[in-house]
Amino acid sequence: MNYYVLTLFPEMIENGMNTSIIGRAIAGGYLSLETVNIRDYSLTGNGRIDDYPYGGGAGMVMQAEPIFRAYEDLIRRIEKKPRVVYLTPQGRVFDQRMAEELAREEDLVFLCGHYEGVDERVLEEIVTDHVSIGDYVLTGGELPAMVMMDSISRMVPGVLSNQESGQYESFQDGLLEYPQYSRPEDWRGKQVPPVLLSGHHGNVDRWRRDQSLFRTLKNRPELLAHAELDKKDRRYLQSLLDEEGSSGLTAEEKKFLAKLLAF
Ligand code: 6GU
Repeated sequence: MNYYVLTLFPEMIENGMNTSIIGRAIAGGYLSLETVNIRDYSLTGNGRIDDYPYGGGAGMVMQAEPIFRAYEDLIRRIEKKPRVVYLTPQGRVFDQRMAEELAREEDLVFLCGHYEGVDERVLEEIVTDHVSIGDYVLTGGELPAMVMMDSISRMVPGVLSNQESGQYESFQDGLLEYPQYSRPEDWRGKQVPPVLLSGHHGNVDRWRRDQSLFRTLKNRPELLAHAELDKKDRRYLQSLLDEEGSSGLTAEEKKFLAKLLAF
């Protein structure tokens, strides 16, 4: 996977991406990263790339031409026309499925905006995908671009070691991850759940599955509604409903569960 990032803050992207697992994958040649400083393509050569918004209003708008020149220079150099992702809270919300889809591309360009926005005309001209990373406001597209590249990179062959391989992590099967424990067995009086020390793999697997179901019900019930539940999953969830008081579920969670199990 080759990433190209059009940004006003290339050092932010380079610093973030050349660290940890993604940094190792770049060093190992499984990923490549090229940042392009939009400021280098300023119209007048004075480094100015923004101006006041037509129609008035707060803040500044990034001008079309420097971005377009940065983009054109890039595609001329690489002799390819990859998909161009524009990071914006107005975009489609990024999720695991989108990460998997984008991971199949050979090249991706990310356009990071700043200030109050980017002149719409250059977006119409070069952007193929408008993407948001969630319903909150950020100061620029750099962190969202790095979030996307991190998540996409995990799916690129060779990026994760076998140890790190993400097949069983959160969302992979539509449920949240179960809790993990390591040494010591007793940490400040808190014990590791005994089933994990039992050596009974069947019981461990069942306990972990139940924990995943419980967490998903508590924190992301809408995921549970779409997850594939087998007989044993349903039996566990039913046991939560049947328990008197001690299940740790609110009345609302019980109501949701009762509806789910009725199907
Ligand atoms: Cl993709 N960009 C910005 N600037 N803010 C965001 C976002 C993206 N996603 C959520 N908030």
